[in-house]
Amino acid sequence: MWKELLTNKYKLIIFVLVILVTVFIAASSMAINPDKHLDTDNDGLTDYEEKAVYQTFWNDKDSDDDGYDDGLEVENNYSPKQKGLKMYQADTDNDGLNDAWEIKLGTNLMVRDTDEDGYLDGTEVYNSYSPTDPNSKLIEKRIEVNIKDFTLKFYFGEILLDTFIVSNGKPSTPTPKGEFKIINKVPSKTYGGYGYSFYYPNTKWNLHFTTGRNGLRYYIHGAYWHDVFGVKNVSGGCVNVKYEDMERLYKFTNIGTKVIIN
Ligand SMILES: [Ca+2]
Ligand SMILES: [Ca+2]
Ligand SMILES: [Ca+2]
Ligand SMILES: [Ca+2]
Repeated sequence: MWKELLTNKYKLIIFVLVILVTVFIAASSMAINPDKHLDTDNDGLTDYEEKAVYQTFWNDKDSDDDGYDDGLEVENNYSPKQKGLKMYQADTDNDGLNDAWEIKLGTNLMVRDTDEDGYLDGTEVYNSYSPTDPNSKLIEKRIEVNIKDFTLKFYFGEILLDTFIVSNGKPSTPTPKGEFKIINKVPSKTYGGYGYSFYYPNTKWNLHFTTGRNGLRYYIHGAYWHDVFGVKNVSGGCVNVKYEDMERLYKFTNIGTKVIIN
């Protein structure tokens, strides 16, 4: 009888252990591989996207309490984590790299040094190193301007970080086509003035990419005096970019960054 009780006791212990281990394995596999299609709070982002990409609450549809659901914010390029900020304006972990680009690059927008190599994500991208690979070689940055489409694309290796609408040289003063390299970064500059029919002082964020035979310098720069980006070419040959876009393009472009204009 004692023997039987003892055997039953062991059976019970083994049974409980098996249950515990099963529950543990199931729970941890759910944590590692949450259902990619499950959207518990029904806000348009899956639980996986909320936990692994946007770092929002998977059980609260409005993570930043601004009245807009997480999914709606992401759809419209607003940060679901930071009230009133667009994705590219938010730098949740304050590592110098905006949330929009963190997602494009596959870094964690809550972790300042994603690949744990001692350098912040933003510092690595500025210096042309991969923020996700501690042993990476230099990565080529590239600015591509398509005059016909009025677009400027900014690449980090093969990753397209941003597409901006621009305005280029008008027909009488076209933007030079070809392959160039950034020669100089000029934080502030005056265009026009004495002898010109226009005067645009304190123009921010100027990237000098070539000099014409007449000595004229051509820049990619912010423009605050018009709003015809994407629809009309009005410049004297420079590539005009919206102020809200030019700031981050300027910040992450280096002397030597390749420029292709076609
Ligand atoms: Ca959700
Ligand atoms: Ca919200
Ligand atoms: Ca960041
Ligand atoms: Ca790093």
